[in-house]
Amino acid sequence: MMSILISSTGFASEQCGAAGYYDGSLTKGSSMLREIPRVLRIGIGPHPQPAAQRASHLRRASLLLSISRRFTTTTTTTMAQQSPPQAQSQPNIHLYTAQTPNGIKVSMLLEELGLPYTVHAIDLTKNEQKEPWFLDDINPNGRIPALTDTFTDGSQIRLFESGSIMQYLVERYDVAHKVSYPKGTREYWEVNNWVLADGRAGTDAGKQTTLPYAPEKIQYGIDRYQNETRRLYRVMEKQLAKSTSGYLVGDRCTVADIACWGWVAASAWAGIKLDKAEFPNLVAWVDRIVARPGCNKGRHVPKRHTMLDYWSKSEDEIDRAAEEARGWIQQSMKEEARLSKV
Ligand SMILES: N[C@@H](CCC(=O)N[C@@H](CS)C(=O)NCC(=O)O)C(=O)O
Repeated sequence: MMSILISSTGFASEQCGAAGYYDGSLTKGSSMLREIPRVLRIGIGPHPQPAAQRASHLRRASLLLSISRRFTTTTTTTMAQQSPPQAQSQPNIHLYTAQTPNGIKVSMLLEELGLPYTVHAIDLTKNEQKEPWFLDDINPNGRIPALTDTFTDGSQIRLFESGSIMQYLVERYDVAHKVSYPKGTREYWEVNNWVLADGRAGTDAGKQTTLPYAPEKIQYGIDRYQNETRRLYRVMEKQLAKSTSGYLVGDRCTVADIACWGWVAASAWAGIKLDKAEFPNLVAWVDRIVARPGCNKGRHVPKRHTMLDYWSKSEDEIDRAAEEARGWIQQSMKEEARLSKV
């Protein structure tokens, strides 16, 4: 696994092949490393074992603490008087992720918020998300994305489930409500609806996006999830048609848009061609999100996002790209079945 510290001005991407987001090239980080400006190439290397990892987290935390102490002594009390208490502590965010629709939700949000974070690229092809260090210290559910941070009490906090991570990040760090609304407002709850609806999109579109990996085509499964995913796209199309801002909720891009975007971007991979005539607002929204520098940068973490490339590819080409990943996905499913019996 590779760890990369990304600042709000950093950029990490990998010019990988056309294989889907589960392809095996996560481990081939050389071109990715070349693209990171030299000054930002801090903390790149194999993932440390838990003890070493804790030591390295501690070193980073104490470095940040000493910087923050220097900072706070020279800025007098103005910040303390103006900011809510939680916003005063410095972020020490470690994101455990892979190039998937769930993974990029978090990096897109982090980039939108301009927060510094260290990326730990988890190699799903090697089942790193099921290794003991990951299950014990990062996410007991063995999935990406997951995130750790230094909590307001000074000790480490771990977050998993993309919705929970996003909620944590906006509530703690989006004090200016750049991509959220104040708690208790009508828009706050409406955003919540869409973030949770993404749970539904994630379940159905998610199953749909894994269908290209299936060793055999079962028509019932394809119809079931393709129809449901198409229906979800229609729900979003209708919502966007009513919107005056071009975003799902209110007058700005919010975590609602960020949560849902990856599932729509993966539509072609899932076998659904989003036709401009049928989904004019949804297609325009996909481009609108890409046009945002933060979202666009975040979608390429930990390597290049390739899902939009499939919008112009044939079914055969998509099938060939999926073929590369079929073997290890079958292997990973067997491993999951084995673990569920232990
Ligand atoms: N509901 C979870 C889903 C997480 C999830 O399924 N992640 C996938 C990648 S998108 C994963 O880690 N797959 C590897 C595995 O299942 O072992 C979330 O929103 O974070």
